[in-house]
Amino acid sequence: MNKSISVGILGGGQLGMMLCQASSNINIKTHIYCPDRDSPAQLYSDYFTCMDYLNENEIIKFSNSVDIITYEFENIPKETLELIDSKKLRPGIKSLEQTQDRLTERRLLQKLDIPCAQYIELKNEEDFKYSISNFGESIIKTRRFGYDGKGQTSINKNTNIDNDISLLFNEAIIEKKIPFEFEFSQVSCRDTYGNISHFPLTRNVHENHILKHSYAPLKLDNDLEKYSKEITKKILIELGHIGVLTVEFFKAGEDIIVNEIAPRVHNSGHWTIEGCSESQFKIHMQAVSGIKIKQPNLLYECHMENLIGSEINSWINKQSDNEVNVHLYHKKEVKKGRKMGHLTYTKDVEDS
Ligand code: AIR
Repeated sequence: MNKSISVGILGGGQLGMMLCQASSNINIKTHIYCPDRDSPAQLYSDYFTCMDYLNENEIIKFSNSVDIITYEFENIPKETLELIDSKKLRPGIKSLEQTQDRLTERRLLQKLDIPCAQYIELKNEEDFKYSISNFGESIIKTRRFGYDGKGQTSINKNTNIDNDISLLFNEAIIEKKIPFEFEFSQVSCRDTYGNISHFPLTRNVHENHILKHSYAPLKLDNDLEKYSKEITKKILIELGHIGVLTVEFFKAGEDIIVNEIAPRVHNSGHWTIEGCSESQFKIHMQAVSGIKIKQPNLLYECHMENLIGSEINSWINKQSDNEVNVHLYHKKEVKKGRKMGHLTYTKDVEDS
């Protein structure tokens, strides 16, 4: 039998947990590194280091102990990745750097001629005034450390600048609110041989800025579907990305525009565990390990529902059955707005 590859994962949340679950079936050993003692991922990983991301000695020790390092969260400090031999890091530092800051992410999209919402960098009061008079309804989004709706504030022409807003000078962008029909995402993966696999499109429904439901596959006009795959491919290639990358889109009128890029497996791809021949977690681990990836085939139509905050209480002792697949994240602390688990409902693919 081939010697198994060991992959270190920075971050230990539910995404890390599902990466570990997928790895155990494909002979890949996992080592989770994160500062959270109650990390869900450590329950399924082969090794666990509970340390701060900025502990230089421990990061170097961790890096020396594995063949490859990947990450499951874009809020890992860039300084941590700089301590790791770039040949071991997949995806590379460029993917994280360009997408963990909304301003550099927007500039990347502009450089690649990919449509996104109008925005302005929030540097001072003038920028704030400009946005409310030119954009109308807008959203202030912190440049870094925002996820699951954290770091976002809606504003309009009646909003007065206050201390909370001025504290965000040079730390945020203001974006014109897009009156979109719906949101959808493209989860794709690139391997070390340059192969790119695309999952079917997924339609996403948010509640209170947090993903609540995903429906797949989304049937979109053929040209738009092709275009969203082309955009994703362009980004993967520009970043030299290895592993899964997700692009979130808005469908607005006849157009599609990019909302966000995540350089990782994504909540809107959880349904692929049951719904596709290859899951997003499996092909991410294969791609970063240097294994050729396959094109995933659709097995079932899926509806994924996130269990948020106290919604988990009704599912804590439930198990998967013919009706529903139950995924619990084993997080000790139930917090409002925290993703605690998810459910996937499958149904046979309808002929179209
Ligand atoms: N995550 C990463 N980006 C967005 C999300 N939701 C996942 C990762 C991360 C975990 O959420 O798996 O480790 C953090 O969740 P929490 O509830 O501890 O904030």
